[in-house]
Amino acid sequence: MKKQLLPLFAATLLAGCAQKASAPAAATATETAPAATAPAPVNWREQADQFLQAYSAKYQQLYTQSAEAEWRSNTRIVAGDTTNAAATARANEALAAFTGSVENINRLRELLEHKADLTPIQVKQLQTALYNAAGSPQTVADVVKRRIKAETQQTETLYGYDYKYNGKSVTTNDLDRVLRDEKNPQRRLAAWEASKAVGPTLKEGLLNLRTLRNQVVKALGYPDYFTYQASDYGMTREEMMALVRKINTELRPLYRELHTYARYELAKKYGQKQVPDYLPAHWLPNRWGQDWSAMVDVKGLNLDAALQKKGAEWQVQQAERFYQSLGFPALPKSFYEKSSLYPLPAGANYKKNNHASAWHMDLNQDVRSLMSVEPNTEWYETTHHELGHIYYYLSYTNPDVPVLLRGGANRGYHEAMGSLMGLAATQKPFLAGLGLVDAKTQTNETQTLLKEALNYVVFIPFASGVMSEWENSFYADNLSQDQLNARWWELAKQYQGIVPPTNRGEQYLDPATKTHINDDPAQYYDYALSYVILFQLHDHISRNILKQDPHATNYYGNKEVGKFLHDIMYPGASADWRQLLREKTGEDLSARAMVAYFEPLMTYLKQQNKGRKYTM
Ligand code: X8Z
Ligand code: ZN
Repeated sequence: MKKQLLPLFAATLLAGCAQKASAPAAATATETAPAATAPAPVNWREQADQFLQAYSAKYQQLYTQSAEAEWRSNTRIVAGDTTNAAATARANEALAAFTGSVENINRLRELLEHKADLTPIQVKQLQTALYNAAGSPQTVADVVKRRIKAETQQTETLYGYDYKYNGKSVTTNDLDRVLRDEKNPQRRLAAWEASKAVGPTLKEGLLNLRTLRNQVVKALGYPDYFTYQASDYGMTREEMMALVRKINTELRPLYRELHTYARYELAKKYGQKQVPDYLPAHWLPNRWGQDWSAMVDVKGLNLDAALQKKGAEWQVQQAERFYQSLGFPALPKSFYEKSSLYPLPAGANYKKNNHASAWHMDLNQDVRSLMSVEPNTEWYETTHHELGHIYYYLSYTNPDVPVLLRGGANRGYHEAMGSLMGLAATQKPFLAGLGLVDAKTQTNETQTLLKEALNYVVFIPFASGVMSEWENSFYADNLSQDQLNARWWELAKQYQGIVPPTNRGEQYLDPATKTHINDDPAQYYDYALSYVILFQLHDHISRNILKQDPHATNYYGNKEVGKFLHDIMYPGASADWRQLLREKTGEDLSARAMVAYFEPLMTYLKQQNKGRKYTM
């Protein structure tokens, strides 16, 4: 889950207030009342204002109640206890009944018919409300209700799952550690398989959710759920797929080199004489092969060792300090009081969602994060990522941004801000300034860039390829239910060059082991776009603000950088995302900056791969 985590589905409208607002001001007859006085024209701006005011107040109230219930459902999962699930279903139904009410839909359409008379910000709010309505239209109230129930159940099944490794209950953090550090291929295989065991338990729920999600959005005219999600960017499904395919193609030459390099290096590492044509999934230091950066240890820049000494709490506080150094405020006290930042104590009699997320509980100052932070590089970056969402929330919570537009310029921007800070927080000059590494120690720049590529570049074929293509097939092309796993591995081979270590038939459901497939559906391309955007922003910041090499920056303490980021976040969704990017970076959305950043690595990789067999 991510950012606004609030169930999109949780979009609402309110019957009562809509009725009030929709009664047009009576055209009053004047005292003299001559026979044929034309009725006073309707003041649509005023009408829209009245409607939006009442709507927003109710929306915020119901949204907050839904968020509170969801928070409990995600932080306290007790096997067999349905209290939280029931409360969450109730709160989400109330929100849905409002956002999707027929009165609200009709009124929104009526007001939007008079678009020309309204202000742009009114139009944006009305469109957002209508988009939200399509997530829960009460014309199909029963389907919406069933969807809400199925969503809550799926989350509980996923996060209530008891992972077993060597016969013992383990957390996903434990399994991730094995995949990062373990050299023995058999033990790696066992951990990888353990991480996939949750898949089959999610199959029935996911198939049910596909039907329900598609049915819900059809009611307001969207052909399928994938199309609905893409429309949030003002794009069709085809345009979105064309965009992510283009991004993937642009990074493909580099990925091909990384793939070849990894096959040979990992074969060596695991003592295999035969170099496989495709990477066995359990060889990679990540459950889905979406981040291979743990493969490389840059001498003098070993963050893991430094972080271990500092501890998990320090990481969160340090991330906050970084944002503060740029001019952002301290986090509200309630952030620390109400968030759930660390793993549960051993022996706890309940579980929590183990995937990091950031929450805007009341669309105001109650911001929280749900994480299981441990002192290591991955969580260090994730902490910066989540605080990016949090500072985005706090930035657009201002009098100029109405409640309905308290969202990212698009969803990709929301993902980009914190990931950008995560990248900045791992560059050597920054780490040296912090005292985490010794500035005088020579470090290898090529190895540093390689490590970064194994994170950012390797992610692209997973996000824009495997995840996006699979969900596109699943929702829009109604992928046959006896092809779910086959399609997943077909895409993994095609885009990532990864194959399963053993035969993974349809009794498994490996895509469902990825959080987002269950609870952030049909929007994983957000992350691919966010990486592209983050490199565009980073390129601009390094060259034009800091006048530093993009590979070796130190943002710390630079208020101009802070202002640049704040200005992007301040207007939230009231900004036009294309215009914003052009204004801030001088260019359209493009992988140019990302490709340029990693360009110096090409020569090195080609040299390393000389005489090696390429298979992609
Ligand atoms: O889900 C996340 C964040 C929460 S929005 C931790 N990310 C993606 C993932 O883990 O798959 C960050 C990058 C990719
Ligand atoms: Zn995120």
